[in-house]
Amino acid sequence: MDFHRYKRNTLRDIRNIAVIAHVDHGKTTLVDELLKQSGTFTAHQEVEERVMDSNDIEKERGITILSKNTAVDYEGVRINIIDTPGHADFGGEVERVLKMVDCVLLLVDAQEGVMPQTKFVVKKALQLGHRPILVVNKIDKPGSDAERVVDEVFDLFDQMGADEDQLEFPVIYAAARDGYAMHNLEDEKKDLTPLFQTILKEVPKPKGSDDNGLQLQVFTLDYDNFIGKIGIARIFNGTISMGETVMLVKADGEKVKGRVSKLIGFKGVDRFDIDKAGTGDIVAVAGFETIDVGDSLCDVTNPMPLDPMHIEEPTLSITFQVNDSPLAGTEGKFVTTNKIDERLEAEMNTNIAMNYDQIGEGKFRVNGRGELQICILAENMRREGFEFCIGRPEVIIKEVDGVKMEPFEHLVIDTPDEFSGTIIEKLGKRKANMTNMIPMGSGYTRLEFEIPARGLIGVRTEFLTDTKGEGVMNHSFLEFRPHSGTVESRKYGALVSMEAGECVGYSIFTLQDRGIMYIKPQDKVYSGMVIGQHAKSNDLDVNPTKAKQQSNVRSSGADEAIKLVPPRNMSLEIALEWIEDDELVEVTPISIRVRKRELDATVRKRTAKKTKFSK
Ligand SMILES: Nc1nc2c(ncn2[C@@H]2O[C@H](COP(=O)(O)OP(=O)(O)OP(=O)(O)O)[C@@H](O)[C@H]2O)c(=O)[nH]1
Ligand SMILES: [Mg+2]
Repeated sequence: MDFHRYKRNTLRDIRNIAVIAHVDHGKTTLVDELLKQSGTFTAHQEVEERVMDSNDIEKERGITILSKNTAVDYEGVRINIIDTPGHADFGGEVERVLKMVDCVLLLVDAQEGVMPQTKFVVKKALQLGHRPILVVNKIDKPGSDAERVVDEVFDLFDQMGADEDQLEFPVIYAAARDGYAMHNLEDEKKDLTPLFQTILKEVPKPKGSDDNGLQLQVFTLDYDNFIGKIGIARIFNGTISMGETVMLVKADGEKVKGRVSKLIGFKGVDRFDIDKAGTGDIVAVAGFETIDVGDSLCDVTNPMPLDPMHIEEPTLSITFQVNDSPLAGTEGKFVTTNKIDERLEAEMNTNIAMNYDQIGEGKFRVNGRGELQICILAENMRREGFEFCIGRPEVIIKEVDGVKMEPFEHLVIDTPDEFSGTIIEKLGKRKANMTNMIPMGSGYTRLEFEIPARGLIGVRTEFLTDTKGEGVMNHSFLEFRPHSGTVESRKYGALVSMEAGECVGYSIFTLQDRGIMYIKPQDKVYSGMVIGQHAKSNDLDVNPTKAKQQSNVRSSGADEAIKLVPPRNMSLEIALEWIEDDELVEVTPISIRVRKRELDATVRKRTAKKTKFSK
């Protein structure tokens, strides 16, 4: 990190906003433009597109995972902006950020309109008393219908119990990517001035006062090899100075005195040392080894901590366990229970929407909001050199007054009309209840469902095939409801290797008619490893390592004749979607393999028989 020396954050007229929306509605792009048009970058500074998406996985996938803050100065006012993720799995990030700001920019795509995560973020924002500024974004899209979207948002606010004041939300029309915003659709498409003006006018100034005792709350964490753990926080009252001794109050009430060893301010993409910050500022603080999200820093003499944060509880869990496959330890650096435990603990320190517990020797249950959230953790771990196995995602069932409850999701699907029938039928088998069906024009239909989260596991790949890649599905947590009985799962069996060794082109060639292959020649396999999807519903033991028998009669040119179908590329997500309870995904820095939990074919057959009869 590059710390430029600055004396102090000089601007004292502050506005704090968060940008919230459904995934891909253009939050990070808008923040780029706000940075550019406030003159935050110097003339020759080279800045990447979507500069706030700073970590590798965010860049690769083009999505925001962690919320991040920045600041711009506009007409003498410091505007602190927090960019949040739109994917439902990272909803916990949004929840905790909402408390740190005095207003939100609610972005809604002018064509897509209100989507599941729009509902989620609106609900949370209204509950906290925010009066959002609606930014109808992407009005440049040919299919955009800004007026319809404003109506949809109004209805949504109304349904969610917005008060009179909240229902009179200000509206801005924008094309973030093209860098303009307007008060009215017929205005000139020039720049973001109308949005900046609206922010200055509508966002309440921070409450509290520099004269009160210090009250600051941490909403996200950072780590630096030289200065250690850093809490990024909003100051709600008082001031904080470099070198000052303050009281750290943990969420459980524990109090620890400590000295501020570093105070950091933000502007644009820069961070720099500051000596002092006051009420309304967003700063980073170092010097507290045990600092966590939700903790407060307070005045030593009269510590008044802020309310700990409430975050919606996890809905899904995935088991992480030590890799015990025959290839264990050959590709990764960190493989032991202790290492995995340490890494998971470190993760949960910074991510309050997730937690984990040890459930057996070398086995941990990681609880989170969704498959993607947990996948990103696994993906980060493999890049750091970890090796481990993960099991099939399971939803978290809880008991309320003796009733088994499970998470339900709100699901929205946009599909070409001709596939609606298939989708409705398939989701019906997964206990989905259709609540709405709207023709969207240009041959598309929008289908809305309420579905147990369980029914959604493993749906995506099949959905993409069914809609020839043209369908879009989005879902977001609704609530816990009574358990809805068995849902349908995978239709196909697995092709399981019965030998260990290297795969041979010839044997793959002879097997490929039986299903879809996950392996290619020279890949290492072991007995019990899944090498493909069987075209039928049962599992089949096969040998992918067998070379062609040498025969006396030379069949001319026969070897050249073998043509291998390219294998299905198993990404972590595809593998995780695919597996059943009796299977695991083996994750290493180099490979993603699918395997049977029980590698021994005889044991497997015996247990399979038993479970069949007990069902
Ligand atoms: N046509 C059009 N596309 C836009 C506009 N604004 C953003 N986009 C595009 O929409 C896509 C998503 O933009 P992002 O800024 O990453 O969206 P986001 O809301 O930050 O996404 P998440 O953080 O993952 O939820 C990108 O391909 C942008 O180029 C716009 O005004 N018009
Ligand atoms: Mg983003």
